[in-house]
Amino acid sequence: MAPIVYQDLLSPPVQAVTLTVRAAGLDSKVQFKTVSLAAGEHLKPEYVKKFPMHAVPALEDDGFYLWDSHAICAYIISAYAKDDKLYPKDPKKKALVDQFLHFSNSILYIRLRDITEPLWKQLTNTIPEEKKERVHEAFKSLDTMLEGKKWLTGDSMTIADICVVCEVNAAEIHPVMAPIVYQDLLSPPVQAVALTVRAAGLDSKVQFQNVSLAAGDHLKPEFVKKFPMHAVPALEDDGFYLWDSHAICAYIISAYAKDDKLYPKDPKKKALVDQFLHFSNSILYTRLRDMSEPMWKGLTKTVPEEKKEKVHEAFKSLDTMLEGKQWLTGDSLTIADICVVCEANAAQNLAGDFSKYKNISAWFKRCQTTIPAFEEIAIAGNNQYKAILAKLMA
Ligand SMILES: N[C@@H](CCC(=O)N[C@@H](CS)C(=O)NCC(=O)O)C(=O)O
Repeated sequence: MAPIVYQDLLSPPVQAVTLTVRAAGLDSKVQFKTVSLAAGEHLKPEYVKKFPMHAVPALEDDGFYLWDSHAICAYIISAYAKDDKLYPKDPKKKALVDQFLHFSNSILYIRLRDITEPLWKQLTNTIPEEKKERVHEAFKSLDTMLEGKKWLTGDSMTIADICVVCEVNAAEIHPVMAPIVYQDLLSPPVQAVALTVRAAGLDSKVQFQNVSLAAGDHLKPEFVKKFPMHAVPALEDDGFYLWDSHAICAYIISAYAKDDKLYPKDPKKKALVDQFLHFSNSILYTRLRDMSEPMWKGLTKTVPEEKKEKVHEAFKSLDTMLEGKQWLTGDSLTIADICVVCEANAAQNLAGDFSKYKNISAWFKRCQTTIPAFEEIAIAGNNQYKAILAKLMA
């Protein structure tokens, strides 16, 4: 019987055994049998009976059983390889290899498992910084050990390099950057994005970075290079850039939310939300900007009556659209409500309030009590906006 290696190639120690077999030219002498970890095959009673550690790799060689990759690599070379290059017999050389096999196992493998096991068990979906640091401490020691050397234990490759490199490769943590929202909370579209993130329970998944409009941060070349519209909110997600709040809210829900409640996938429901996102942008936002931009530019301190009237025309339409409805597009809150409520709230600052529109007033209260962090984000943000407007109008 040829020796059998039980394997699942996603496992770094399995990779080490497979590479060892190949490096020793023993492919034709060793059989590989797959034991799927994801399918739980390593937990089946017939497997656990042979290998109580219920892990891969494991080796069976004519009634002889091994269940540690480092021992398996050493055994394969000692028992089957044509020479001892990969695992020298000389006591000093062998001791150096053994030392690195222990480093691979007790340091690298254990620190990696400390990260992966809670993830496999779905106890968490994040990696604590201190666990990453422990891996980097080991990398630092390894880097020092490699100073002036081609291979870990001398001039030629051994199973020490094979085992260690598989663990290092697996432990190398490729940081997945959280999406970044550039923000200045006084901006109504920024408030909408911040409320969307909060309503979707994505606070821990999205980073916010301040871009002060008053300080002109949005006009800095590095910001304009990424976002030529030089406006907030703006989103950066691993090289992907968006610069319109409505598109950002829709993207955040589609890409990250646990369900589609806030931005439904159903074509008709989605179309209704989209319609209100356009209303928010092309009607409310532009009419608000039409009032505020000349002030920001220091061209005026007052708002012409006809501009206020245009806002009230939009309020009137909105009030009619809300007749008999709890939310803009149906029975539940969506990003349509979130975007529209932020623009409508801000438009009051310059056009006069919407208290006379009973449907808007009732819906606004509903938003206030239903949308998480509404006070903290929309009301506090709008207070900042009002303070700036007061200065501009003084
Ligand atoms: N339609 C865009 C408007 C974004 C926008 O114009 N934001 C304003 C603040 S409310 C801004 O950053 N203005 C700076 C500029 O245009 O230079 C959206 O909804 O995101």
